[in-house]
Amino acid sequence: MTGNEELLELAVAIATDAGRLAAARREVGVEVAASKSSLEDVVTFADRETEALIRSRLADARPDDGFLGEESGTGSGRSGLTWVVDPIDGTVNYLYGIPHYAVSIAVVEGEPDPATWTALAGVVFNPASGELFTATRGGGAHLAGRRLTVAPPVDLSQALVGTGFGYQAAKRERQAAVVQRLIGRIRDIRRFGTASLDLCSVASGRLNAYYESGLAPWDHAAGGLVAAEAGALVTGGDGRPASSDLIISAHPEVAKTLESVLREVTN
Ligand code: LIP
Repeated sequence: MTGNEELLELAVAIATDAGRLAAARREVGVEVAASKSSLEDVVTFADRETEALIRSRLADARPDDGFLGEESGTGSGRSGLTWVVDPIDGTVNYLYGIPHYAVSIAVVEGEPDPATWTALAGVVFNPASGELFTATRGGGAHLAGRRLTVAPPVDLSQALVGTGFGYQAAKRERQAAVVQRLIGRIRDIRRFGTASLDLCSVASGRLNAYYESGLAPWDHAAGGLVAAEAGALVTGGDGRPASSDLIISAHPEVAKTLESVLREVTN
């Protein structure tokens, strides 16, 4: 087993237990603990409890590694590796009982910054569907033992495109204006509500493309590796890495076309 496969094995074991905890809390009812950047941007007690489980398991297993989590922030390490964690990606889906949310755990080399990090292993686990997407750098992306490959290229007019909206009303209005100008140039839009699973949908051919602006590193760390290892381009546009400004993911040919059309319809 390679070093990355060992890291993945640990991530899968922890993500599975964390997913079970989140699902169990979902069964008994979810309570909002607080709101963050806006009233719509909520954190539930389950988000915090799930992240606490993940963080303590990682600290026990790999005390020298760093940590970056959506709910509990950063912890520095000595090993040069950092775990980037979203305990419940798709929190609003989770709050409403929509069975489309995921535990997302990735381990990266270098600073926990998408502009410079090298993702080594990642897992995206949807406890409601039981689907567990995994990837290691150079080792491919898998779902239930099946190797994933991105959908073959299509003309943009035939592309099913996923996207998302932010937690600030003004931002959502700008994003909606982009969708209004884009929707006549593609097959249709899908707003599933969970960035990590959107990227896994590109990896598994369920979407031809995905783009979003305003994501945090933990929203795309693991899903981005799954998509890339399935053959998708994961980019921030203009050859830059994915960032909070923009992430686009699709077969390289489709990604290039979508990138130029987005540049046209975004002002
Ligand atoms: C969510 C993302 C989603 C985006 C939401 C939010 P969270 O992450 O998965 O794609 O549209 O605005 O960022 O807050 O559920 O971890």
